[in-house]
Amino acid sequence: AEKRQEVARCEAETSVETLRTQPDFTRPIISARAALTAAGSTGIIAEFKRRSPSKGVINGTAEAGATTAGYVAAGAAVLSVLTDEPFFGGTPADLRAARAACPATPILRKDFIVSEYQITEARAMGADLILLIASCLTPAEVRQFSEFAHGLGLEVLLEVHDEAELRSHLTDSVDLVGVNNRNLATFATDVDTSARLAAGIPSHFVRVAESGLQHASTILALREAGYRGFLIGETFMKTADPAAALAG
Ligand code: IGP
Repeated sequence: AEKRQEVARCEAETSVETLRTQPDFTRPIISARAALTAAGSTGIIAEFKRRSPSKGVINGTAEAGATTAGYVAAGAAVLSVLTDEPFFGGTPADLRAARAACPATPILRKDFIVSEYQITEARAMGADLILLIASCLTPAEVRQFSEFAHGLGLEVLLEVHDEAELRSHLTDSVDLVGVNNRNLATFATDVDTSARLAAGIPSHFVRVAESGLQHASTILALREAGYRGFLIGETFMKTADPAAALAG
């Protein structure tokens, strides 16, 4: 409900017609699907995240453009940039800075999408894919928003946390399926969640493991289980030099 009010404010400020005239709106999309499944891809989706509801401030000084450029130099295949302000301290300006700094890398707009307006905004900001969170949406909304995103050329990552959400919300209209290891009710992370759900995700979707990833050994095991994308925020962002944390 809060998100819907925020979206209404943005829409009153910048109309869909205005978004559609912004330069990045017609920029060719860079496929995250292709980047993650390419031979030799690291599969790393490196996230720019200033703070979170569970951890408070994670990094108070990092700059989005420099950090994401560093991530790419260190081997990130895809970038994820939080644009949610109330919970994560992110802004659309962060994504625009990442876009300008990293013209050849797919960027995920990380936010709570509840309307088509935000998808148009994502395209205008320079994102290549959007996140749809099963626990925030009905199955019909997932289909509707995926089709709308595809109409703008964007790819779609559907996030689930358990078998029930996978059963109710998985549809062929999404491109990638992410399993969030973080329980949004308790904020506890358990990487076994990704391992457990892997077999329930048909292989034509690119599987993405999200949250709580800290060790190369976990990523290797999840790759064996069929994952091709590994979304990592805190492990990098909690250090003074997030890109150096990825490189190391
Ligand atoms: C990254 P971590 O534990 O590496 O910082 O997690 C990412 O998975 C997490 O930020 C996330 C998220 C979300 C944030 C996953 N799904 C939905 C906001 C909204």
